[in-house]
Amino acid sequence: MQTTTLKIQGMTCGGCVNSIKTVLERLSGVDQVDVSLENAEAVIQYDPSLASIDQLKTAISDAGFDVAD
Ligand SMILES: [Cu+2]
Repeated sequence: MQTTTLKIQGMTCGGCVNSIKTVLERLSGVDQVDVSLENAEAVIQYDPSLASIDQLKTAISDAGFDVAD
């Protein structure tokens, strides 16, 4: 299991937080997701043999948010 922190732009409320949590938790290989509106970031625990960083980023941008590098 690996943990990564992604900086996310465009979150404005708890609804945004929930959307991001939902799309990430739907991915196979994602174990735990903590999204912070205050810090504008998501801390994601995932299995790198099942999910890639790119998949995580794509899921977030498909939900309408920007991931900062
Ligand atoms: Cu919102």
